[in-house]
Amino acid sequence: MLTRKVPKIRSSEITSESIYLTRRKFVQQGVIAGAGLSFGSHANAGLQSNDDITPERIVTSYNNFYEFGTDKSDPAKNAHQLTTDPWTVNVSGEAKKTGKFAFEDIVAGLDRQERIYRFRCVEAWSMVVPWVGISLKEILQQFEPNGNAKYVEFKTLVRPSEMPGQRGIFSSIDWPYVEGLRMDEAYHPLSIMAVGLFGKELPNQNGAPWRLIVPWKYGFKSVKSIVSIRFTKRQPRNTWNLLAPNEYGFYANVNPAVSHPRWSQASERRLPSSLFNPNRRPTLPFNGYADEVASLYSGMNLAKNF
Ligand SMILES: Nc1nc2c(c(=O)[nH]1)N[C@H]1C(S)=C(S)[C@@H](COP(=O)(O)O)O[C@H]1N2
Ligand SMILES: [Mo]
Repeated sequence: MLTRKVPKIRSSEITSESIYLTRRKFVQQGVIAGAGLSFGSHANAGLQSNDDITPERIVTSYNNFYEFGTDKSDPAKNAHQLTTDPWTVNVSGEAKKTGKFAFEDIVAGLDRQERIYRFRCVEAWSMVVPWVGISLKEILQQFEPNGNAKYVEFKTLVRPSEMPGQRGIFSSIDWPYVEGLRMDEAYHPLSIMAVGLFGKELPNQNGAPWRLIVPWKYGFKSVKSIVSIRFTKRQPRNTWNLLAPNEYGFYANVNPAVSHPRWSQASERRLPSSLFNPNRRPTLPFNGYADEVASLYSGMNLAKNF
């Protein structure tokens, strides 16, 4: 339940013991309870018999999180530097309840579910990940968005002191990393905020303490370590579209028929993948979730709205 706004907390006001206890309690109530199988009807939506869960060691060591470096191995190496507790989220824009909220207060009392989803990067690798997630709709409705809220925008933390990829010459992006969804996409039952994976708290390299997961879209939509939620009238900008508008759109629905200039999207490499066992397979429209989500885009030209 969303009960209180928090003033800016200085970390010196909190003893390390209380931080530890808060987070431990969160894990016990949340993720462990989630392991008690409160599966919703969408928990394993669209999974196929050849969708083996990707080994945890790959999910947590082969990452894209440019705030910690551009190599796949950089986030696992560097993300331990990030302090994720306390974590404050700023909510603004077209909603009744706006202001600063403690992450724990936003997610307290909301149902956590294990959701096993395919996850597809625009670079054409893919995984199958058992997320621990919370319905994005339930999270957003707490703020009572008004009739002008047509889109929702999410931003990642900016803290160069703990995020080496945001510093100096290594900084290639105009931080913060920003992404957005149409409200009907955000309210779709498949859309979640992930707070864990493999029944455990979310590792920093995967976007602790919470990150978006929209399984029918390319991975770059799934913004990590979110500190800002803004409800808007107009379509928000998104980081990869700002960097290369001809290559990355706003919608970013997985689509084998629309190629990226450097990566054909016709097929993908399912991890683990090796020279002798490349594990290539055809890309599925909407990443295999067409039955659930195609109706969101009826009448739209998806080659133009890529
Ligand atoms: N803040 C932030 N979020 C991000 C990214 C990033 O660089 N910074 N990379 C995106 C991309 S391109 C992908 S494929 C996924 C990767 O998620 P994973 O490392 O948990 O597999 O995170 C997305 N979210
Ligand atoms: Mo990606």
